[in-house]
Amino acid sequence: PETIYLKDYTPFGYKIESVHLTFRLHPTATRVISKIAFAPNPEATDKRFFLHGEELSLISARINGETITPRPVEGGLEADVPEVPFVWEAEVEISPETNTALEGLYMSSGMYCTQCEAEGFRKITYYPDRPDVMATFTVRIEGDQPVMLSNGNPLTAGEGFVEWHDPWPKPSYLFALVAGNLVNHPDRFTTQSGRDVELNIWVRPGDEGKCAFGMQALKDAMAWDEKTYGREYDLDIFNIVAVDDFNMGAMENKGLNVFNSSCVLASKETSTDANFERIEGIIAHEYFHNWTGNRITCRDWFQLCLKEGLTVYRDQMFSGDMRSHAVKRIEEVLQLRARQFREDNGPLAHPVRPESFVEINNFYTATVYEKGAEIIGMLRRLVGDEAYRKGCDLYFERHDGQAVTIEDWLKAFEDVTGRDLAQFKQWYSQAGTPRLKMSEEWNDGTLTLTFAQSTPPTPGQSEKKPQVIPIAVGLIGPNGDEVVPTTVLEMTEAEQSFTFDGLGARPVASVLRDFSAPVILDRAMDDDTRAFLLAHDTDPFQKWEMGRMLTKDMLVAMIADDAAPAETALDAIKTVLTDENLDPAFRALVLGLPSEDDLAQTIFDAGQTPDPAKIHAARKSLRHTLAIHLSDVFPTLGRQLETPVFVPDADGSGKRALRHALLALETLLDGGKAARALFARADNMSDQGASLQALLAAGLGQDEIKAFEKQWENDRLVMDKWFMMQVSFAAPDKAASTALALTQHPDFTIKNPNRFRAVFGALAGNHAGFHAADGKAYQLLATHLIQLDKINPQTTARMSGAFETWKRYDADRQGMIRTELERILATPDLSRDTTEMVTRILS
Ligand code: HT7
Ligand code: ZN
Repeated sequence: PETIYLKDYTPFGYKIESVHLTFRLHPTATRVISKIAFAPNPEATDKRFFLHGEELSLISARINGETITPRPVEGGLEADVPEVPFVWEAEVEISPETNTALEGLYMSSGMYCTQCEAEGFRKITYYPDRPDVMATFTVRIEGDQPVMLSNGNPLTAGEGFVEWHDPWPKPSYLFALVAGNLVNHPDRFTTQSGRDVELNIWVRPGDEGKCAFGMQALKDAMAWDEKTYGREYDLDIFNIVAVDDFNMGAMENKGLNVFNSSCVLASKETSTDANFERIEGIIAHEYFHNWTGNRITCRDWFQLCLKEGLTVYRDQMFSGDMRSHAVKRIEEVLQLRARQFREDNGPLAHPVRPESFVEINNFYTATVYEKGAEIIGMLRRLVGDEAYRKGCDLYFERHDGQAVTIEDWLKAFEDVTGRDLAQFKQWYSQAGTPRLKMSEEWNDGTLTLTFAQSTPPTPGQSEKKPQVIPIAVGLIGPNGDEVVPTTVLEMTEAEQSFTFDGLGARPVASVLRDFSAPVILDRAMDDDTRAFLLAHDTDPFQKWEMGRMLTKDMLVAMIADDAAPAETALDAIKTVLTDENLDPAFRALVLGLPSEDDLAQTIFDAGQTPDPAKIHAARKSLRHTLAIHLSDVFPTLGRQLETPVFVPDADGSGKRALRHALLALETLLDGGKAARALFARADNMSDQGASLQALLAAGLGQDEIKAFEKQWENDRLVMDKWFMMQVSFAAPDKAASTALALTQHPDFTIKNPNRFRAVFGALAGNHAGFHAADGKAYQLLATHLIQLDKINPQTTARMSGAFETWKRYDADRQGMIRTELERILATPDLSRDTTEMVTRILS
């Protein structure tokens, strides 16, 4: 397959003045008639008229009304065109029903829907399917579906047809069409300038009762973007549609967001607190794209982080404002370390702005999204809040209606602040997680902190340069009071020292507050100092981080030499846990132990080979010890944390998070009594799911699993949880057989990405089960990936990432994984997506 390079970018030879599309809907023979007004692009030198097109049957093509015969070429067609403006017309036929890849126009539960990002529009009609070609679209949909939607505002409707017009120029990846038997949850929003906007969430009949939360999240997001960024909505209508078969979470098509139903439908009976929080965040994320992605888009797909990193940063800030910044930040870091650090430290490491790709779908990664968001956070830290807002305003004003680059984004901040951001820009081009080694010196009232930065080599990048690292530091005096509040040190050299003088007594430094940069901090610190910061740090992230380091070190020692858990650490955790002045959600996070995958990486980084079985056993043993150590506080704490009325807000979900964490420990001691009682009386999915998980994690719960299935067999989203929980909590020697048995269940289908992920995402996430010494889980996953590749290459490629950490493990496991990866690669007609991923993982 061909590799595309950022350095080869050239503009398209033609601009588009307008696009008219007519769809005659039919499950296997939809006709798409296009009429596109092109004009030569004076900024382009390459005048080749090439239109992308894949899996299309061309019926006819015309230029200025004259029938022509275009030349078929790899990936599309070419034609000879006039050197003046002209009109291209084409009619093609496509088959939505047989489109199982879920890209282009496809059918899901009898509904027509589209997914065009990144390069799906070329499966709908011939078009310059690249983000820098922006145009206004008018769309006519002909069919007998009760509801037929497209982007923009409704124009006209009549018997068997509707027309939509989108006045805002957009690239083809933001095109959308939905048609089906849908019902809406309606509402309205008045923008700050007084524009009245009709809002709808469209769902399958029966799901109407699960829209209210999403609608409130949408209105909150609309108001937040006005208040925080001065950005207002710009059409008369905003539609959201829930679709069952969807490759990712949601899609920000202009005025017509399409959502994986799991990311929008919510009710207290069927959704957990985590689901509510995620839905709120994703609805906001897609809405925020209206400005960061749609009004201003990417020049080419290498600039993906321009819209994704920035929009993730915006949704993180929104969620922090809606809930708790402290808790959100810890959750973000947990996620970043689990997904992005893992990626950055393995064969799939790539820069936030990659320099080449084979299949762009493979670059919708944690690095582009989450590290991309961290870069925005660092930029804001460095320039300050006021300049950040001014830079954003300038960016919006300067580039509205354009397709731009990271350089354009950074230039707005350079112009506003007068700073040179050339070195900062390396965060976009240099892959890998920087290591920051810190040492300290105390001398007569002066504390000197010395940092040395280095980044290990990553694929294709052996040499690394020093980066700009904002290091937020505060100092805590020996009596526990903060003596120096948070100060941002700006590190630019490979090694650099910073001094704090005029100090009375030697303080303890709290370093990398709020996780001010996506780096790995290496700092020698004893357990007493950690316990001191855990008790006294004013920065919630660092406070949590100290607890995390205590438990991690304890676990690493238990794994290495069967050491007993350290009393200092257990007591420090208990003190935080019972501190009523602290937010229960925060206390729940302190109680959470590092994951087995995290421990495996830590052991590997320390130069040893992780043993998944030992890691699992040590973690299990620590959970048991913790349960005993905390058993005396279960009854009182449990009572304090009751939430008689279920409200999915920060307060309620925080209390439940802590109560559920305690319940999971209690279940290890009481034979499941408390968890069974909660399961029996639960009136919401948070309680029901948590009690069932507590039972399963303790090796119990088989009756409850049956009862759960009986209760929810007709609810596909809850059944995804049922599939997932059984594999996630299976004992290591049962994970593969449990997953295999579930694939035989009548409700298992490989065609639905949510269901496939429920079983196989859970298998890959069950660390000890996935890496069980018999290699059965590796084989099972590979076999199913080979099957899925024929149906849905995008999801197959994404899920092959389960193998990305293979080089951490012993020779036997590496050998077994290599065999499976080579078996996948040897599959005839393997997709470009999966070929690229597996090749990179093997390299
Ligand atoms: N911009 C979207 C990314 C996306 C996607 C969504 C659904 C299906 C396939 C997709 N490929 C790329 C979603 C987002 O980040 O907001
Ligand atoms: Zn996005």
